[in-house]
Amino acid sequence: MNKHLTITNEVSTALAGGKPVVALESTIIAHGMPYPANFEMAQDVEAIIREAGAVPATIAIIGGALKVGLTTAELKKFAVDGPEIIKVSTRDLPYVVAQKLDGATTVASTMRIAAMASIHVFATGGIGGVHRGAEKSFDISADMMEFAESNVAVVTAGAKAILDLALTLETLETLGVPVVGYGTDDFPAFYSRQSGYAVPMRCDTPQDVAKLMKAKWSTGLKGGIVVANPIPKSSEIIASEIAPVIEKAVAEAARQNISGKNVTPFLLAKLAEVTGGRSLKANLALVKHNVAVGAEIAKAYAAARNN
Ligand code: PSU
Ligand code: MN
Repeated sequence: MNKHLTITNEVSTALAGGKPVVALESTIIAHGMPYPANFEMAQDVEAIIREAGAVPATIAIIGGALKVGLTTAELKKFAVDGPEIIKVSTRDLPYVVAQKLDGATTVASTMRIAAMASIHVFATGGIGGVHRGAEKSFDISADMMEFAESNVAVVTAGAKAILDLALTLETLETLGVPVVGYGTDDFPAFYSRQSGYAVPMRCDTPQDVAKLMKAKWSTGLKGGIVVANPIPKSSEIIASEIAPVIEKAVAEAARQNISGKNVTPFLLAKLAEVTGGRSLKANLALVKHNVAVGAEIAKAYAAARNN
């Protein structure tokens, strides 16, 4: 095992016994939502996974250690300190380890740490992708590259339309990443169930996803799988309603010369601010839905692996 990993007893016992484990990220806590909604969310998603009969493993960096499984006090620290905590993508990981700092892990770094710990299912809200105007800015989230690297299936409500969804899907194709519509033929756009872009493949059951995971990795193919799970209909904000808000947020980011790793948190905060409580409510609903599906996929994958 990697010497930088610190795995809680609950998670390591589950892994040793071939029990289902679902990884969770910490950037969504520290940078994705305001306090105290982020703290409630972090606890709720763990409870949902436990109720389903799987084990949650929230991932973060604490004092330079790659932590797999957090205590409630640790979850609370990430929720309260929020944006003061360094947002750690794969690029930032060695610095934060070397300096023994705390860090909130993105989809990319969470995937890497989950894979180190042999956790193959991870549930989150939205993934990073190719930003609008990337042909000039080159702003392509390291999440994309990580999908080519780490053997982890990520349950996500698709990607926010702050990104260029067509270029994001093209990039995932280039990187050899299966994008599975979970019960849908259309790539979901986070707040909205549909983006208008077709997914290249579809699975309707956790068993189907587990079979795909097994097939990908047992053939020797490397890297992740995007499991695109639409937001529940009752919480959806339709695309035509959210589109003008996104346009304004993207324009504001350009005006303020926001760049690098600040772009995504800036856009997320702007959307939350402009839509008021509504986008936060939608965000909470889709995250909970994703972790519930993630737990079922983890159970199906554990069953498929054990026979
Ligand atoms: N998209 C969301 N919510 C989030 C993120 C993205 O809808 O919380 C977070 C995730 O942690 C993701 C990161 O991995 O932002 C991507 O940041 P960047 O674009 O800087 O790579
Ligand atoms: Mn970026």
